[in-house]
Amino acid sequence: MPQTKPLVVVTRKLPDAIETRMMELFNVRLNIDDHPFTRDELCQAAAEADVLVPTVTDRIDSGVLSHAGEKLRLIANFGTGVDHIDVASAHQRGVAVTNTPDVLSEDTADMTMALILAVPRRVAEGERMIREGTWSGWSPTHMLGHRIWGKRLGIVGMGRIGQAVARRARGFGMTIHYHNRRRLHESVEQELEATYWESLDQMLARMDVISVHCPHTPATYHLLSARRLALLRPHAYVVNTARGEVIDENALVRMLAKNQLGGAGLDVFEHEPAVNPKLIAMNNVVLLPHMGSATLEGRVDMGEKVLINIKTFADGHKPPDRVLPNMV
Ligand code: 8YV
Repeated sequence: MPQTKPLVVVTRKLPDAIETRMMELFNVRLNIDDHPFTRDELCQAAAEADVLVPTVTDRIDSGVLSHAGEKLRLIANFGTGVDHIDVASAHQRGVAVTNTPDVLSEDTADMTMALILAVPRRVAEGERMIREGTWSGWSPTHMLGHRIWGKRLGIVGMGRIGQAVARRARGFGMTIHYHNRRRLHESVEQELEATYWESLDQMLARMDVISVHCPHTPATYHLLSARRLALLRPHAYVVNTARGEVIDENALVRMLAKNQLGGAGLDVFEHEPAVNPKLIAMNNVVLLPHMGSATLEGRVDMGEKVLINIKTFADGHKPPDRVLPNMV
């Protein structure tokens, strides 16, 4: 790091309070109009910056990193997921990577719960009916959905967000089941009254709702493959607020179209911002534009984490939220 203030290039518009503090601390290049960076702009940023602050919309692959100048020392990601960054390649070049864990877990869990409720209870469909002016009045059999209370929730990936979802879902009377690379400590399992399934396949075959909370890594790409989706019960609902790539989206769409599933609540997609038009035409799905962590409070907290990571690194210390190649 230079003795003078490091040049920090931020690829997207961040909350005002964060940009102001960043300008006080560092030599900053902001993205005032918030346009998504082109590949050329990313390459140029990598060539010029000491610190790059990207988001999920920037693909920092080995090609972009090959443009990194002598100066680039840190990629301080604004976000928890780092699947858009080639972390191994960055490390080979001596570029450290940090992220912003913890601060968005509760917001993402809230949005997950909103989807777990919205799909079986047909919330979005009912709202559309009112706006379209097609509601002709109450009837005993109108807009019947399905009860949440007493249903089995299967959580795929029981990290911070998965556990935050489990706590909420308990309050809604769901029983908690989970599959994770590692089994949780007994005390956490007891607190959440969570049942561990070593076999993902066996869990999938027995749940009413499946909610995805694992990161997207080479090991979890299409974890919910066509074969695994076919194990789900025909009334099951699939909720995803993690990453689109964890589910084989085409297989999911095929099953939804054939009514082989109860429905889906999706906040993330395999080819964002593109959304499969077949999904848009379906009534038994609720679709959100990757807004699981989109609260003002959360974005400010994320920004503060970015600031702390850069400042500690610039001061010659290990930043608190380092991401190492063996973690992805
Ligand atoms: C963020 C997310 O909005 O942090 C993450 O991994 O998926 C989102 O909640 C986004 O990544 C910010 O870059």
